[in-house]
Amino acid sequence: MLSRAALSRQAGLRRSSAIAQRFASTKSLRDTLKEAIPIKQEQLKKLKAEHGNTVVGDVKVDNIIGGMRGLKAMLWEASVLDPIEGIRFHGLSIPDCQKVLPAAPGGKEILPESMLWLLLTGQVPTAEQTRELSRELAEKGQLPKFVEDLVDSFPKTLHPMTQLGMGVAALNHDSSFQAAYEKGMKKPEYWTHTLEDCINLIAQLPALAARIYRNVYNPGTPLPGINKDLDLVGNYSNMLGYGANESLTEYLRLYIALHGDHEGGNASAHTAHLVNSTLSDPYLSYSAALFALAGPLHGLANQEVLRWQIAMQKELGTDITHEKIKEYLWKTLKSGQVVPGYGHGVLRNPDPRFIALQEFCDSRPELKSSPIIELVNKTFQVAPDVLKEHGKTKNPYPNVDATSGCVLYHYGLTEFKYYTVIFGVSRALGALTQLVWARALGLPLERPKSMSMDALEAFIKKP
Ligand code: CMX
Repeated sequence: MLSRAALSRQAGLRRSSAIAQRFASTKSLRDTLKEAIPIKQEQLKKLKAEHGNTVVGDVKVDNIIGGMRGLKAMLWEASVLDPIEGIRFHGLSIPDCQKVLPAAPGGKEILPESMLWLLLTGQVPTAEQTRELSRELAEKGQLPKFVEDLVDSFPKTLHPMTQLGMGVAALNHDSSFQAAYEKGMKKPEYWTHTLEDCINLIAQLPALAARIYRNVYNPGTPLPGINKDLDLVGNYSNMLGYGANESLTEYLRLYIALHGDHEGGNASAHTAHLVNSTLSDPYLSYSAALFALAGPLHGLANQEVLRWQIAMQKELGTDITHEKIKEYLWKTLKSGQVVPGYGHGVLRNPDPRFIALQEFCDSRPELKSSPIIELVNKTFQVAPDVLKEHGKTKNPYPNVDATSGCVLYHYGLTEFKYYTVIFGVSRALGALTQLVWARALGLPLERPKSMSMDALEAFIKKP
């Protein structure tokens, strides 16, 4: 296995020379997009006309019964996931993005707004364009009163992800797409109303997510208002009550930017894409995506990792050796559970998002010496070999969730049932921006063909 440093070097070497050409002009987000859309529409038209019948792969019975793994069956412009190298956003690897995407003033980590711009337009925004987008999001971030009342009426015991999904669905009350559709909007206008809904929803997510946090964990405490001079995460962190913790705020920026998109086939992004293909508005589409994210094999894994690492810490005491961790891993596996934070549907190497978060930890003395982060590191040194010996998972390496929640925990955000909500704030960047493209490109209703076992057997027997 390659070391983290070697993996980073390898990613650096692969850096595309296209980066320098990717800086956006001084145009607004909407003008940049207006320029990009006809080019992509033309590309799609040409692909359809010239290669509509080109075969890109076989469909095997294994694909049909195996959760469609590996089937190339979906158009997604924002990112492509290579099993070995990991994710590239419009061709840019994570180290590339860390190099070129603007950070907050005085900060170092990627601003999620700049990732949003990249995912939406395929171009790297300038610091000025990013600031303008931050301002627009802050201006649109307030929740309608009825949604605040709705969320305040939920029992504290309702899982924060359920609350988030319900809150997002209710925001469709003000959907621009739905209102325009009722008035007979034409197809070429779909993307503009989708864009308005997507920007509004991304803007409102921090206030919604922070309100849920306040209600569940700090009921009765006042919620700060949105500060128009702060970026999206600056406001989110502030509303969560962690605004004074600049390290946590910087971590949240990195975490939210990196979790923003991971190709289109993952359960949350795919759900948003599927639901929106019925012309359900972006709020309903993303609400559905959040309920996919809430599953323990997907977004809930960061909560599960922390629960598991803390249980390990409790059981193994203070002097935790590699040997003891190995025994604990086997105990988990022999009890029939998965090792949370390890394995992936596509990746076959350590997740570069995991590596980026580990590098963040290495750059901060307080994290380097944190017992929970030390345990994550020690587990990483042992778990791949144990999982290889166990012999089931196709990828014995850590995914991003192996460390993501543990950093939050160290900085005092210890309510791990809430962690997937932060993931939900983040995944909106990719899932929602690609709805804009799906409508701009006029992609049709998604409708794969299913088969029964009898129908499959009959097909196989056919001469
Ligand atoms: N520990 C133990 N067994 C594992 C495992 C793990 N971490 N990862 C996979 N396996 C097992 C699978 O359960 C499966 O077993 P069965 O044949 O008995 O069903 C077998 O190995 C083959 O699985 P796979 O093809 O390698 O992996 P999948 O594509 O089916 O699943 C994933 C991928 C992520 C769901 C799985 O690796 C897993 O459950 N990991 C732990 C949960 C986790 O960390 N999820 C977060 C993923 C990142 C994200 O979506 O955000």
